[in-house]
Amino acid sequence: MRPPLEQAFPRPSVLGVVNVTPDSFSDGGRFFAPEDAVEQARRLVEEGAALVDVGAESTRPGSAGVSAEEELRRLEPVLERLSEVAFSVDTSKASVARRAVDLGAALVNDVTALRGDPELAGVVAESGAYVCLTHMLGEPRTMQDDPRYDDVVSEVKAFLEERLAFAVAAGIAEERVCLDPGIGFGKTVEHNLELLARLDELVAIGRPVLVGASRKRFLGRVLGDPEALTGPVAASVAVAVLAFERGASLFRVHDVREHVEALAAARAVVGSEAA
Ligand code: HH2
Repeated sequence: MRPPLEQAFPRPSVLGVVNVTPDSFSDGGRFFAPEDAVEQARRLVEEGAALVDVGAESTRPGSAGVSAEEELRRLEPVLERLSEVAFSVDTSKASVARRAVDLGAALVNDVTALRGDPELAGVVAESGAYVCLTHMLGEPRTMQDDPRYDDVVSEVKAFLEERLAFAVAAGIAEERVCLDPGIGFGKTVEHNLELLARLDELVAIGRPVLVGASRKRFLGRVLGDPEALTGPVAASVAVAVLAFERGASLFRVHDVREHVEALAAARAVVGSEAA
């Protein structure tokens, strides 16, 4: 039996991203060969990642998705070689998640929050894996087409509470779940900033919150490039530190060493305040 998620991944824990895809927005194609992906995963753990998040389907704005067969064809040769590395699988498909947990995945990172495949909740419940439930408005293909909210934070909060209740009703222990506001998943720059500024309201739900802001385009846009498709590392680190201060527990990032160092310093400062 795995311990509660907050014990396995105490604040702050960093998830290092390994995309086994030809087209991810930040590192597409770089780790498409299995041996390159495995090497990258090991490097990220050495740099201090608590987990590596391995994904074979791009969820960048506008992307169309791949079949379960193709996802497995990309993932299996990587996951089979990760026996000494703690990893999560970034997938929305039950058949892919089932194979990944058989190969040792500790966490299923499903950006559809168990809405994409009716069988995924059962796979997670049965396996005892952890799960991350993410808010997304629409689907990757269309999510950035004019997203609108009355109050983005209360709508995302209500959504995450509803998906948490759904997961628990499906037999997934609450202590295995973490929640994610889904930065960039159907949000304008202003929506992302407001979610980060008011992250404490999502932390108040009572489950660990994961933030994935690393290198996302809103950071490039904040810096003044309205056409930016990625954001810089330093801006990603700044956002992670502020999210940590507001209570975030987990950070899905590409630049592990920089985030681990910054978050260790942030934790020392916050800890000294409490002392
Ligand atoms: N963002 C991406 C992918 N998976 N999972 C969670 N829980 N939260 C996120 O914010 C998140 C995620 C997008 O980033 P990346 O994997 O680098 O690129 P791509 O979308 O092309 O896979």
